[in-house]
Amino acid sequence: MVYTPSSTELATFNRDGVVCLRGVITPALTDILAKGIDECLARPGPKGRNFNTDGSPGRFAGDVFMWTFNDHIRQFVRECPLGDIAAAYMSSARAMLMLDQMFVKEPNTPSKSPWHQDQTYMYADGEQLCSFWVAVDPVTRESGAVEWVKTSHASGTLYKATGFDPNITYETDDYADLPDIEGHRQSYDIVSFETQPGDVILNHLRTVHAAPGNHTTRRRRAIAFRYAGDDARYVVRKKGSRPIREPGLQPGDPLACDIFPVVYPRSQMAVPA
Ligand SMILES: O=C(O)CCC(=O)C(=O)O
Repeated sequence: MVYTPSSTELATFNRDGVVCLRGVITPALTDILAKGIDECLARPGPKGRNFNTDGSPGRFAGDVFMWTFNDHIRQFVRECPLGDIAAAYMSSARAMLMLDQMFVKEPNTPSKSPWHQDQTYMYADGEQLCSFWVAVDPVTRESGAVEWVKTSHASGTLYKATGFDPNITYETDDYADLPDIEGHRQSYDIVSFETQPGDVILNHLRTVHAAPGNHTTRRRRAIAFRYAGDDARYVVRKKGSRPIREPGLQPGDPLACDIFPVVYPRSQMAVPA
């Protein structure tokens, strides 16, 4: 499929660094993704963890590279249109899946997701980098809708990475200190989107964002799918997070390989069935 973004949505993405696309994922694929999430919660992968290790209530669970060990997530990755859409928004001939990353906030989980950019945790630098935030439950502000600082991708500034789990630190000293956004919210143009299953939020990997806790009795199960285009180059950050296995790339290499597989064009689909 060749996906063509509407000119309004493309302009919004380029200007703001974030856009909400409605009704992109079919109910059947949403069900497959929900099954995969529940299986990964029950049987986490090697990097699966709870972020709220500080004794706070509820459960804030994360996992990564689930497509490598969970059949439902892998089926979703192969069949969903996100790679096609990513290639179109990135203006790239190809799209590679760089990471799938789960963020589940179970009912009454006040844990916040800190302000951060995705790029400083990620395995590539470049302009053609984007991510989709996909929830399988209806999401409201009260249940933890992600908040985005509009235009924060535009200057190219990279900020030090912040650990979601207070016990994890990153050494990304070469990057700028993140400003105190929470303390000066009125100085920023912050947007959030309430979503239904099927909707996705597309962000540039430099767009700064955070999320409140889930203060409802409903689940908030989400996965972010991070994609890279042809201009992305492999990077090893100082004490940054590492992929689930070493990709066998040198810094500066193009990304496509078995753990950063091509997903678009579909004729080159490298995620195994
Ligand atoms: O869902 C969340 O709470 C955080 C999501 C996020 O930070 C991300 O997608 O990078």
